[in-house]
Amino acid sequence: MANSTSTHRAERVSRYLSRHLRHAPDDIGIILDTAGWVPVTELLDACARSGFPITRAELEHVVATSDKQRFAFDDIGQRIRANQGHSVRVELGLDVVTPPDVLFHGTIEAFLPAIREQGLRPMRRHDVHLSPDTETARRVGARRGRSIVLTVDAGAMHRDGHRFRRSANGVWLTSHVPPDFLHLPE
Ligand code: HQG
Repeated sequence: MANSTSTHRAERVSRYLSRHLRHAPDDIGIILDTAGWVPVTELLDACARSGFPITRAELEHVVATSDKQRFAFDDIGQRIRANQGHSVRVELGLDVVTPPDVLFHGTIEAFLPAIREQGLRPMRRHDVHLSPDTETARRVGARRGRSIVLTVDAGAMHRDGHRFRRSANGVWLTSHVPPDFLHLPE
């Protein structure tokens, strides 16, 4: 399944799933439970009804190969959810954990004045997303233009009482990064 047609198809499936498992379940008539899960059979039926049929095999392929492990099945493979990135209200049940001393955030120049004033805000997601390494942060920023990587004093934030969680795919989540904990270019 590694030719470019199947890669293209897998990306389309991944984008479709991201949209409906994170942001717009209503559009295809599925209901996520409080932790973001939906039964796989309900999801596949809903996709077919909505004119975007996905086979169970395709779903398994996308979950297994998604470059960022965006989705997960539950232990018995009956339900599926997005690992992070929701705008709909879900409680993922992630433990509060101690972050590393520094984390990184990739953004672009145009957002710097607002970030300098307000710090990092979740915007339309639940949490601010932080990366454990500069290369990942650079890629996140590069989705929008020339990437600028900010360093976050996560250790100092933690000592100050800010809470951090880590998603199943290694993204660090926190509700707000005040400007004092950010290193911005001059
Ligand atoms: C910016 C993708 C103005 C922030 C990625 C970012 C990631 C502010 C944008 C994941 C601001 C929000 C998340 C402020 C932050 N004023 N702009 N005060 N605070 N911003 O997409 O971090 O492909 O919600 O810098 O790879 O870019 O979806 O967050 O540019 O892991 O799986 O507001 O999404 O993963 O954008 O990306 P986003 P993000 P997936």
